[in-house]
Amino acid sequence: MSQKIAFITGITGQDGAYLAEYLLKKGYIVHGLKRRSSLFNTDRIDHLYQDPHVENRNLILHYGDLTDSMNLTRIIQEVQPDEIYNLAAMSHVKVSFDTPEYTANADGIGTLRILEAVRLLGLSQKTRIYQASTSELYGLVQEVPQRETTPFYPRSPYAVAKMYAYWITVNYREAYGMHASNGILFNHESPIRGETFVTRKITRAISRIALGMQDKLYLGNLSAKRDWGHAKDYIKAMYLILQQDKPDDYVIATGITTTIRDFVKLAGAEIGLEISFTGEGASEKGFITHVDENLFHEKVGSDYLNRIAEVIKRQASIVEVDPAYFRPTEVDLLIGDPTKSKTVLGWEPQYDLNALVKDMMQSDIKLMQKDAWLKEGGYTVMNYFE
Ligand code: NDP
Ligand code: GDR
Repeated sequence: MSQKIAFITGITGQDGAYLAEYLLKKGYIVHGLKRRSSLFNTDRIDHLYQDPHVENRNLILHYGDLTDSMNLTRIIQEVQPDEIYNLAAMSHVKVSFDTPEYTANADGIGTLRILEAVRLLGLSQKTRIYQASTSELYGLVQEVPQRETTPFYPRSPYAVAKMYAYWITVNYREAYGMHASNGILFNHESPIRGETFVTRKITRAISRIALGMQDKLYLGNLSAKRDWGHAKDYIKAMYLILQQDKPDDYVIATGITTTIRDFVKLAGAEIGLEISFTGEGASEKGFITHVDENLFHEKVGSDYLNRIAEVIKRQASIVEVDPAYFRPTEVDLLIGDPTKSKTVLGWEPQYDLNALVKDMMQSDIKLMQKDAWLKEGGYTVMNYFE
């Protein structure tokens, strides 16, 4: 049997990187779309890179952009993919309030460009399309838990753009009989999650605080609740969706929801730090109230214990609220019902929230130890807390 060909937009992002690795292991030839950037932007897939001078490569990258339909059409024509995973997007909800027009263009019309390219190239019956839809579509709570039939009420330019993408995917499926499906994925995280999403911001900051490289973590709304899973589990659902005989739309979630505040506590607990919160709203603060010295020694090392003891003694807050991170309209509660994906796709996640936090903290402690070491050697390390 000939090798299957996949085209992944957003291959340099969190999900694209895990999906590319997964499909390569399955024997696919993987083509990916990457944006031109003044710096290398392929960190997440560098371990998969193949020298372009070597014959029979199975990972091939193409320059392009979701806002450029000629570029997308040419690549799809050249590649003739069996499967397209449209993962590219301006994916930051807060930033979408700053760049609403661009977000609509890339996240909304970008999806149309892919669908229309497939149609115009006569690939409607060959190429299966996965659209990266999102729990942000549910926005203002209409039903709990949220399932495939729950009405949408988007609350950001990002979510509104993704709502267009969702429906245009459904429309092309119905109008042209295309195998086009939406995965409505709830938040999923990992050690390679973008640093400005809240989970990674927390695991990086708690690691830096433990190593004496940072004093405080500033966050926005601590009471928002999210249904968090591991990206490694969620990319498997994307693959399963495209292996079904019939195209359809699926919620991918864990069914458990947690506040941002509790995620901070879990991240601390992972390395032996008890973090407690007092106060309300913008005045709420988080403190280290206890350290489990054995656990801290095992996970971080004893060198930094004195400093933690001193932070506890001084009763210095390590978490504070900065209203600059509040969103003009917030999504307060997300909790998904994955019944359909479990019964129809046979999808079963391997990671629960504790395993996710453990994976992220282990990785960030290691990374920050490397940074601490570089800093001691006089090198500049990333020091950016957006
Ligand atoms: P990331 O932000 O990590 O990755 C986004 C990818 O899209 C990057 O490769 C980025 O390139 C690329 N990209 C951005 N804009 C463009 C553009 N105009 N043209 C081409 N490529 C572009 O996102 P995730 O991996 O976390 O998410 C993947 C998809 O799933 C996104 O569409 C996101 O909206 C959606 N989603 C994510 C969820 C999550 O919890 N992670 C949940 C539900 C949906 P570059 O590296 O150059 O920036
Ligand atoms: P989200 O993820 O908006 O759900 O979108 P994010 O991690 O950015 O926010 C989750 C919740 O945390 C609150 N929050 C903060 N968020 C950030 N980024 N930074 C902070 O300092 C902070 N403090 C509190 C937010 O207000 C929010 O309630 C992600 C993206 O991956 C989307 O692309 C995807 O579609 C959805 O998940 C499902």
